[in-house]
Parts: sequence; structure tokens; C-alpha cells
Amino acid sequence: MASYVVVGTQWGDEGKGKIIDVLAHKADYVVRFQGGNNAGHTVVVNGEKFILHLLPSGMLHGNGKCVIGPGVVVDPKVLLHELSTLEEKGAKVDHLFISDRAHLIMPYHVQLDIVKEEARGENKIGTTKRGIGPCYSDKIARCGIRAVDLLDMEALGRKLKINLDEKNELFTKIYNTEPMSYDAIMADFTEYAEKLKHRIGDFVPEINEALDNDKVVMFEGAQAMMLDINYGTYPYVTSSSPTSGGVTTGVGVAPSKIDRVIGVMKAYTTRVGEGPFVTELNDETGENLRAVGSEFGATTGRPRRCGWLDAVVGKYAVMINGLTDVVVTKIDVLSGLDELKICTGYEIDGKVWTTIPSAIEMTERATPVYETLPGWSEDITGIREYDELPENCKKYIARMEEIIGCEITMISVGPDRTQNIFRK
Ligand code: 2SA
Ligand code: GDP
Ligand code: MG
Repeated sequence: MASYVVVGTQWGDEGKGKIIDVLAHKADYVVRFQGGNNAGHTVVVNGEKFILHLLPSGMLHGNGKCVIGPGVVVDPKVLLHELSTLEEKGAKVDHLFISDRAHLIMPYHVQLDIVKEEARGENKIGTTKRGIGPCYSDKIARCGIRAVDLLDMEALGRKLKINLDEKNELFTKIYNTEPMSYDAIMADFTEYAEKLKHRIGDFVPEINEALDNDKVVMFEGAQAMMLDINYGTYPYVTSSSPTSGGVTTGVGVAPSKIDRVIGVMKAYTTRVGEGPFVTELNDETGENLRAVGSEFGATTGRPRRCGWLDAVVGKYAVMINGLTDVVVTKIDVLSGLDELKICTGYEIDGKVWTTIPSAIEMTERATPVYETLPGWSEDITGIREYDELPENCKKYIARMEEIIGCEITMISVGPDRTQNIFRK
């Protein structure tokens, strides 16, 4: 196995950070391909918790190179803060590199994200307010500022002027907020450039060469399939492609060079932010999942919405990502429940759907078709062998595999690096 992609299969927070950290010890490269510091990837090492937002979750192993790829959006201020926080905790940080093609999140993107969400009122997306959407909008509109511009402050200044004139018009005339100062932004970005320039370069040829020479390269997804700009619950999505296809455009690596696609799937479902969620539980069971699973946003601290496992989403994730393996996480959180439900279909206007409708209005009026399975009461967090799991837990895993149509090759039974059951 030379290259593998790790993606989220639901609405994010499946535990990708933990799984990437576990697998990263054998990687020569860990590469982020989309998203930005909207991500919150938790890694627990010897009881110490690290939350990574922009830095790849392979950072803590320090064996290979960690690269922020061309498809990522980078807030340099946040990046420098994350690097110094890690360094203060004693971690190595000199193996982090940034693609010169990555777009920069500018202060006006963050401000725009905030005022646009406010202006949407009840129709808000529930973004993380980190400037992700406005930055990707500028990228697609072909007026973005990229990491390569940090290497030429004259070019950056010219592009900033054009952008800021336009954004300040919006701030003052549409959103009734204060304009931003060109001089202040230039001063900050001159400092960021000094601190980051030695990490910026074109790593696309190097990553491709590594793949050609059978080095181990891991592509780290942030967010997840149901937040994908094309395949998620649009418009309640993020502004990038967190699905496996995002790797090819986000890193410049052809599909023919990907060996394995690993989907991380939580044993139940959560969502943070607005938008339809068919298996959501607005009751005691949902509250219990949130409490036992500590389901709070790793970036914003927002309570996550919780519900039963949605296998319609699971099956869709297998198809869209071309998953070769599924890693199930947080199954320990289900211990102690008398019975468990798995959603196998959406009933919409009297018809049962087993795929995700394109129209958000249809998903909004879908009711879940459930299959009920018996639960188990044992604490499974100390188990490391599949055969030692309670029978009903194994039945749940087997049924998951059957419905989604993909092999479950690893099971995570706790947040720590060591709490895993490998089946392959
Ligand atoms: P954005 O900020 O434009 O990407 O928001 C658009 C939608 O994408 C969702 N989104 C996320 N969903 C789950 N986890 C994310 N990361 C953090 C975490 C979230 C947090 O690890 O917990 O701390 O709140 C993440 N990032 C973006 C977002 O909720 C919107 O629905
Ligand atoms: P990510 O965004 O997909 O990396 O996931 P987050 O880090 O946002 O959220 C996952 C949360 O669950 C974190 O607090 C992890 O420490 C924790 N976690 C990961 N795997 C497991 C597991 O198997 N069991 C339990 N109980 N917690 C887990
Ligand atoms: Mg997260």
C-alpha cells in the first residue's frame, strides 16, 4: 500500500484526526487536500489532547513531511498560532510545508463570513465563521490571494488593494460595518510572510515523485461527504470537496495513483450547523449520545446534533468515495443502550429512498425507515481483539457492513491512539 485517502463519511467529526494519527506513523507524507481551519481534528496521545485545525493530523508523529496542499485555504495568523501552540507543548513543527498554490484566508473573508451569516437570519448555514466560504468564493471568482503571493509582497499589496476596495464597499454600503485598513493588513501579512516563507513551495512534483517511488502518502480529508459542495445537503455544506475526488484536484495527484480509500464512520450520526438530518434525535437518547460521546464542536464548541446511524448516508459514502475500507469509530459510546436503530431508507411522499435526494426540500420531509438491533451493556473500551467484542456489538458491525456494502477493517473503541481493533 503506497497511497491512501482518509475521508469523513457523514457530516464530519467521525474521528478522522484520531485515525489519521494512528495510521500516520508509517507515512512519509501526510497531506491535507481541502478545507481550512474550520476543521477540528482531535488526537489524544498518552491522555494529552491536541486539537488540530489547519495542521495535518500526522504532525504529532513527526516521521514524515506534513503538507498543506493546494486545495486548502490557509489563514496565516491561525497557522502561526497553531504552530506555536504545538511547539510550546514540545512537539516538532519543522516538518510542516505549505503549497504555494493554497489560497489565503484574508481578514475580510472572516468578517464577510460573520456578516453574511448574520444577514441570512433564519436561513443561516451555521458556518464556523472562519472565512472559508468567502475565501473559496474569491478563488473561484479568480481574485484570490495565494501563499505564493507571500513571497512577493509587492504583488500581494497590489492584489490586496483591488480586493479591499471592493470588500470595503460591501462592508460600508451593504452590511453597515466598518471598512478595513489596507495598511494594517499589509503590516500583519508582512510579518506572516517573514515567519512562513521558508515553509512555502511547490510540493506537487515531490509528492508525485514519492508516489512513483512507492513512498507511503496519506491524504487527509477534513469535514465529510455530506458537507461536500457537490454531493452534500446543499446549500448546508462547506465550500470544498471533502470526498476522495477532492484529492486529485486538491493536491494534483491523479486518481490512478490512489491505492486505498478509507472512510471513517461514526457508529451513530452527528451534525453541527444547520440543514436536514433525517435520523436526528431531539430526545433523551440524543442527549445521552451527546453527553457520553462528548459531542461538542472541536473548533467552535457548539453542541453537535445527535442521532441514530444513517446507513443511507453510509451507502452513499461508499459509492461517492469508492471506499475500499471503513473504520468504525465511537462504537463504545453505544454501550448500555437496550436497543439500537439503523436507518435503511428515507420515506418521502410514500416512497422509500435508499439514496440521497438532490432536493433539500425532499430530504427535509423524509422520515427514517429503521431496523432495530439489540444492544450490549459491557464496557468495550479495553478490548483489542474483534472476537472479544460482545455478540450484539459484532452483529451491529456485521449489519452495518451488509447495508453499506463495504468491509469494516478497523474499529475504534476510545479516543486514545491505542484504543483500536484491527481486523486486517
Ligand atoms: P464552513 O465554516 O463554511 O465550512 O461551514 C459550513 C458547514 O460545514 C460545517 N462544518 C463542520 N461540521 C463538522 N465539523 C467541523 N469542524 C468542527 C469540529 C466544527 C465546530 O471539528 O467540530 O467546531 O463547530 C466543520 N467545519 C465545517 C459547518 O458546521 C456548516 O454546517
Ligand atoms: P474529526 O473532525 O473527524 O477529526 O473528529 P473530532 O476530533 O472533531 O471529533 C471526534 C471526537 O471523538 C474527539 O473528541 C475524539 O477524541 C473522539 N473519539 C475519536 N474516536 C473515538 C472513539 O472510538 N471513541 C470515543 N469515545 N471517542 C472517540
Ligand atoms: Mg472535527
